[in-house]
Amino acid sequence: MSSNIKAIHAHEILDSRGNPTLSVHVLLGSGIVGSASVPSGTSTGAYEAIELRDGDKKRYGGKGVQKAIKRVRNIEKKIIGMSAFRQREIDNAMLLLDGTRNKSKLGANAILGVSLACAHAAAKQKKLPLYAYLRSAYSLQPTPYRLPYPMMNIMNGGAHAGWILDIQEFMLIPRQKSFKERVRCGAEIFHALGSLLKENGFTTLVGDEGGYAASLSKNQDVFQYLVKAARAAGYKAGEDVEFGIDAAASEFYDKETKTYRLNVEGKHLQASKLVDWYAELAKKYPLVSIEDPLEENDWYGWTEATKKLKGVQVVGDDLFVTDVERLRKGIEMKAGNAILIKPNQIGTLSETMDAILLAQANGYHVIISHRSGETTDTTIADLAIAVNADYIKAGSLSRGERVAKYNRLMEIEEELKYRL
Ligand code: 2PG
Ligand code: MG
Repeated sequence: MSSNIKAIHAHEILDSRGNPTLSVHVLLGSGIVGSASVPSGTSTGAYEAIELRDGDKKRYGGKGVQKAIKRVRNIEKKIIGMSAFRQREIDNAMLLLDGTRNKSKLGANAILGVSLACAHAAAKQKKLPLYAYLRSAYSLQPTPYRLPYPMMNIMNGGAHAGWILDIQEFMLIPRQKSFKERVRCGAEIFHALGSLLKENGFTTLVGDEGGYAASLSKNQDVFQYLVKAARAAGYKAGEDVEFGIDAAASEFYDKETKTYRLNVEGKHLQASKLVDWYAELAKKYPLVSIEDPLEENDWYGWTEATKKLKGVQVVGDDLFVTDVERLRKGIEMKAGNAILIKPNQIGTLSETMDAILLAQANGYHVIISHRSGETTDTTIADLAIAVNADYIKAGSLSRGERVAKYNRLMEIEEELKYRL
């Protein structure tokens, strides 16, 4: 049949940090080709599916993905001849072939590349944009499409910017009606922030996700800058634009002393004190979303934090790792009230969809997210539209691999408006 998979090919490309990753092409009987490339994180959660890398120090410092490419050949043997329309069956066949809990045999990077490329091929075969195809492939509700609010990381810290700040991401959440106005708001504040930093003698170089990497003397100083930058650009913080952070707290948690090390502040805090600090910030500034406020094993701490940070969106990234099992536990324990969705944390599109649907059924907000190592692949933008995600987190308003996602969403907005 024309929709049947005829061949799969994978090759190495570079991600936004200059590290190898996979680009996968799926050829159908019809001659149609679907392709996708795979992102890669730095502040990875301990419970994420395994990303297979060669470990051969002589090539790319051990980061080559030749082994994963070989695994794609094994996958090809298993799923060749299957209809690309059978996304769940394809994903299940790969899970069976892998047979491990964390996808260590095939590698989540090999599996995800194939999973996404199949969806792209199937969408093309049906002559549908990817977001519309995903709705039909997973029998999602045909509710009107809704554009997500972007969470734009315009100040980078933590592992993404040489630890100049303890908090990994400071994000703008523009609240305008249309997506293109949200992008405009984000970009104008980004540039205003750049001017302010320059005036105050700071560098305007950017970190991994395209946000500024300026070493302010305190984490909370960033909020003052954000408020000022918003004003300078003609927006009111708290009305036109709100703020979010990703603390990525597993990264600065010290297991020995069971404290969180805010080195920029010179503070070592226990979980409850750290949560008090967040609560103070949320009182002082329009900080409405906090991701990974605590480390990934402290379930009880998360429950407490979610209670204490009333009215704040508490987002589980390293805590949930896009895994239905971990999310189910979080729902039971009332740990967090939102989930960050990263397809490569779990490995297949179908499992990603399951996590999204479980979250939505339980009133958890859904944030579709990029990784700090990205490519120009825009699958996550279409995924956000398909599921009517509340938010998309795709980095700053600079660097091609970040703006590619926002640009794709502006394109979809036009497409939906004018039925192009
Ligand atoms: C995060 C992500 C993306 P990384 O922690 O949310 O911003 O970073 O991809 O390095 O895990
Ligand atoms: Mg995170």
